[in-house]
Formats: sequence, C-alpha cells, structure tokens
Amino acid sequence: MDPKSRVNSPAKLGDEVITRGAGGETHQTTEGGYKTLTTQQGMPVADDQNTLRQGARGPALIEDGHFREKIFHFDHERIPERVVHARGYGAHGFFETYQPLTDLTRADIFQRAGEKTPVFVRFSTVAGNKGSADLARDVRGFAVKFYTKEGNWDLVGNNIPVFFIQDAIKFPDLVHSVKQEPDRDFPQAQSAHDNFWDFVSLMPEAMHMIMWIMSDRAIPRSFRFMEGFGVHTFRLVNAEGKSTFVKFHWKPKLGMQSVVWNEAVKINGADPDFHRRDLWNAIQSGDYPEWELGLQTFDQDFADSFDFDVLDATKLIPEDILPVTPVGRLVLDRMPENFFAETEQVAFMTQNIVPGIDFSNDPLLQGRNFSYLDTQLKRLGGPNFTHLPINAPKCPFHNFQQDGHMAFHNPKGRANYEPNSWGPEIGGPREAPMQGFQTLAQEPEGPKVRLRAESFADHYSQARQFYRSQTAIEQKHISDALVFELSNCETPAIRERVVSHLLNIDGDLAKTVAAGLGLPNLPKAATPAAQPKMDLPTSDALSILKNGPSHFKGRKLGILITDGVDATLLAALEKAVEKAGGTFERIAPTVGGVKASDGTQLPAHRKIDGGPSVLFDAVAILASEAGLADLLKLPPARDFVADAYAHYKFCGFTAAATGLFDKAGLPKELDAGFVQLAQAGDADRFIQTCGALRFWDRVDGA
Ligand code: HDE
Repeated sequence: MDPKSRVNSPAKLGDEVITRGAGGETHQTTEGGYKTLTTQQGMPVADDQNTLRQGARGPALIEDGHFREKIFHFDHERIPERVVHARGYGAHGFFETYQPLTDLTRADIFQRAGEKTPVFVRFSTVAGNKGSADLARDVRGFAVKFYTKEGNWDLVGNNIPVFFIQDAIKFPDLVHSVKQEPDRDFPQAQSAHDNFWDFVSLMPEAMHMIMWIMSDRAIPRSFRFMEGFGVHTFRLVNAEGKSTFVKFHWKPKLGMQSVVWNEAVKINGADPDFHRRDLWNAIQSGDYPEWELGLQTFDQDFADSFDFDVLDATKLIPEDILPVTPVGRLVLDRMPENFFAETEQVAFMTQNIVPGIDFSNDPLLQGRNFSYLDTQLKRLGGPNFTHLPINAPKCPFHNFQQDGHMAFHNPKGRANYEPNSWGPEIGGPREAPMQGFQTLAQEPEGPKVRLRAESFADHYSQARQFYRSQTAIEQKHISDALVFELSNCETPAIRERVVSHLLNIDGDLAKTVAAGLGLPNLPKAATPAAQPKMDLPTSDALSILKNGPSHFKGRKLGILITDGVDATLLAALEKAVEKAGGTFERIAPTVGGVKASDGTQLPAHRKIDGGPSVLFDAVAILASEAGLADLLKLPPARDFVADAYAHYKFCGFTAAATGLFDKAGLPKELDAGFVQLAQAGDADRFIQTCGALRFWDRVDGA
C-alpha cells in the first residue's frame, strides 16, 4: 500500500481500530477482531480516508465508485419532515386488555382478558420543525399503532380532547397560520405571532381549544405525565352489527403534571430534548411509563339529548356526565433501535381501523381520512411504505397489490388477480364476508351541501366551562399565557379581537387580559353565531391541579453538592428518592464531583452550568460550610436556587445553604416549601413533601 494514503489513518482509541460496516455498525475483521468495511455492493474497502485522486495533490477521479456511492447515499439521507407533528419521539410497548368487550365491539383486540397487543406510540409537538425544542407551547400528538391480529389500528390522537376547527377544509389555513410566517420564516414552534392570532380570532370555533392551549396542558412536564384523547367520536360495532358511539381517553398512571411557562422557556435553552430524554431515560432504566385506555360510550339517544353535537370536534363530553371506563393498559417498554427506521418512518393513518371499530361523521375525522395517505406517500416516497417493518402488520396479510418502488413483499406464483380459477394453493387470497370489515350501514342525511350544522354553532360555552373548572392558579396561567402571546402580536386590532371573544367566555378573564395588554378600553364582545348555553357546571376532570398525584414516583430530584457534603445525609436522600420511585442527579461545581465529609470522591452527573434547577421537579442544596464559598462564586448556583424558588419547587437545604439563598435574593423568612435537612432522618420526610410536586402557596409571595 502506498504509505501516503495512510496519512489520515482510521481513528485510534488506544489500541482499537474502529471500522464501520455497510449498515453503520462496527464489524469484526479477520485481523483485529472487526468486520470488514464494505461498500453497499459488498466490496471490501481498503481505504475510507482518502478519495481516489490523480497525484497526492491532484483532482478526484470519477472512477472512485466507493466515494461516489458514499457521498450519493449521504446526499439522499433526508426525507421530507411531517408537515405537522414534525418533531416526535416514539417507543414500543404493548396494550393489555382488561376484560372482553364483546357486547360493545367485535374488535379482536377487545375479545380476551389479558390479551397483549404490540403497539408503537409516537408523541409529538405540532407546529415546530423537526429540530425545534420540546417545551414549545403546543398541542402534543399521542399517536398509537396497535398491531392487532386483524390488522393495524391507528388511534391518532392528541393530549387535548378538542380541536381548533370543525371542518377539515380549514386545516391548511390553521397550520399555515401557526407555522413560521411565510415571508420571514419565523417564529419557529410558537403560536405567539400575528398570523396565528389573526386567524383564530376570525374563527370563533377555535375559542374552546384556545383555552386549552393557553393552559398548562400545552407545556407538559413529560410525555409520561400527560393524557391522550382520540378527540373525535368513533363507533364500536359488535358481532351483531350494533353500533355504540365512543370517545377514547388515555390516562397516565403517574398522574398529570406540567411545567410553568418561565420554566418551559428556560428548559428549551438548557435541554431542548427534555421530553425525549425523559422518555429515553425512563424506559432505559426499566421505569416503564403506563397509561390506561378509557372509554366513554353512548348511544344515539344520549347523542340526541346532549347539549352539543357529538360530531363537533371542538366539544367534549364532560366525564361528570359520562364517566370514563378503563378497559386496558398501555405500557411502553422498548425504545426503537433506529430513530429514522421506526420513529421517522412510522406512518399513522386515521383510516387504519379494524373490524369492530368505525368512524362517525365528524367532518374533521372524515377529512383526516383523506389526508394521511397522501402525506405518507409524500414523506415515504412510494406506495410500498406499508412494507417497512414499523408499518407492516404483525398478522398475516395477503392481497394482489404488487410492484412499485422498493417492494419488499412480492407475491409468488402466477395469480396476481381475482377472481381466478387457480385454486387455493396458487390462486391467492379471497374475501371473507363474515370475518372481514363491514362498514356500518347508515342512511344518508339529506341533500349534498356545503353547510355547517346549526348544532355546531355555540363556540363559547365549553370554553367558559373549561376556564371555570380550573383552580385560581391555573386560571392565572391562562391569562398570563394570553397576555404573553398577544403581547407578541404587533397588530393592536388582533389583540382587541381576541379580547372581544374572551368577553363571551369570562368577563374577568377578558378584563385581566385587557389590563395585561394595556388596552385603553374594553372592546365590544364579539357577536356569537348562536346564543351560547353559557353556564355549564364545572368539571374537576378538566383541571390538572385538581387531579395532581401525591407522590414523587417518576419524578427527579436535583441535588446540589459541594466539597465536604455530608456523606450520610446525601446517601439517605438518594435512598429516599429511590424508595419513592424517583430518580436524582448530583450537580456540582465540576462534573468530576466533590470530596464528601467521609473523604470519598463523589462524581457529579452535571456541572452546575449544565444542570439548572428547571430540569428537576424538586431540589436539595447540600452545601457544607466549607463548600459554600465555591457556590457563592458561581452565578449559575444563584440561578439554581432563585429559579427553584420562582417555580414553586420544594427545596431541601442544609444550614450552610442559606448563605446561597441570601446571595440569590430569597426572602429571609423561608416558607414551608423549604425543608431543612439537618440529618439523615429528615430525608424521607422531605421526599414525601415533594410528592405535592410544587409549593403553590408561594404564588402570592413570589
Ligand atoms: Fe393530524 N395530520 N390532521 N390531527 N395528526 C398529521 O400526517 C390532519 C388532527 C395528529 O406521530 C399528518 O403523518 C388533518 C387532529 C397526530 O406521525 C397529516 C387534520 C388530531 C399526527 C395530518 C388533522 C391530529 C398527525 C402530518 C384536520 C388529533 C402525528 C404527518 C382534519 C385527534 C402522527 C402525518 C405521527 C399528523 C392531517 C387534525 C393528530 C398532514 C387534515 C384533530 C398525532 O396527514
């Protein structure tokens, strides 16, 4: 070999030589224990460091097939990102049926108690591009693909039970308005701009969803702590052909939890991957997140007597009127092995239903059924995306569809049409009238029209019900969010138009927002399309805080330590967190860690600059007298406690830590959210206190 070609030799780590295989994996070779690097054609590669050139300093040669193949493949690595829900994160798991639901549905997945069905779930934000930050104020997608024994059933839902619009024809307008403005291509992953508020203020049907999206639902602490909803009314159909309406709900076993807005803004800077890292860590450590699937089922009589049209996706059915019955659990227990192959290429489609499940005439759902196939063709490049392992059913499938780009499943033999007379061995599959999917027979309702039903016209009553069902703290978050978002709108008329709708929702809310915006006068209330029903009873299920958990399970404690940290106390605290089912990270002035009181060197998970308190649910500051001086010198240490205080977090602390509190400007009189950790015995009590997740009493004083 020409010695010059080895000038840039393969990376050496100690004595190891790392080579990469055609699939990207490291391979063994006969010499050195690694596989031989090859081209896609299998040709062994001798030099992957230098292109073939005419002379060491000369031009590259076109005969360099290896280089050409490598760079060509790289140039084609990207596929179009999803037009909405571009940023997502998925995991595998299973769904376990509690009891047979044969009365309600013939869907195979609901026929046997204890049946486990494999699933793939993808969570997402909606507006931001693929590389946007996780804590955008946004709806979260909650899409579940059930690989049932009678085909794939996709329940493509969100973490909010209602939607902005009633008719799918407005979807492109809605999405255009919220995405980056087309002339400037910003703002990214934000609704806080003129185009969005201009559009929604001209679409009063969005007002209920606006209340949800301005609430803390839009800034979840983690995917693990949020609900999911099928949103639309669907149908279950039993073996006798009897249909029952249904709404699908996912309830997180760990309870609901959100961050506060100021925290969200800072998390986006400190860890834009906060949600995906959280899911990754939980699953990799064996702490598998779980949700219960719940059903609200009802018949036509209920639908006829309900205050709103059950086909209107801007409305929900309160749980107080129609309770949610748990029917199974979803457990996520495995991360994809390859993000692109699985999470990026997974193709959810609302039209993927199975025998025993059917659609309602919800115009939004009907429109979605048109959209998802197109989008997959665009993204995945051909009709054979269903052959990709993540999209293929796990039950047998047979049909006469053939050929096309990248066909993996190619029918064998002579018959590629039916009917044929070749007999079952070579003649291929046949329909199964009894077992196969039967659309529920429904009479058409009337003439062909472009008309919105009158029963869809009340846009304010449920918005008001949602707002009034919140605790005072949550209501304040909604008004703060509205003020923040509208303050980012440059056009005063848009701000006023939104307030004119708020006046139809809640007068106090409208006044608070108007004051927050500095509006000189309250505008006139918007003219409603129909007289709102207005005072619906409040519903506790709509509030996060009224349903908060009282445990620290699944949560994370940030422990700020210094040299001289009390080793016994630290060990007790870490044990208490683990006993409660939580996790912890040690944060220190350097990632190398600190020397503890007993002389041991304790490594840190994060250096203080990279471990702000916004990344944790609660914090403990275990400064020693000797180590305090180190912390006082560090502005991020001051931010650590100031933010924890401002975000209503519980803080455990040692006596020495109060020196840092003074420097960070915390009040002299510490409130009950601060728990002194004088000895190891205090650790359990502190972690129990942290189960309340936030010390909301601090709100007024903060
Ligand atoms: Fe979607 N939506 N959507 N959507 N949607 C897409 O399909 C669409 C709607 C939802 O993780 C797209 O594969 C229309 C409601 C989720 O891969 C696209 C309308 C709900 C995901 C599309 C809606 C959703 C999508 C873009 C109005 C909650 C991500 C990429 C009628 C019930 C799935 C893609 C994943 C994705 C169309 C409204 C949920 C363009 C036309 C309502 C969770 O097909």
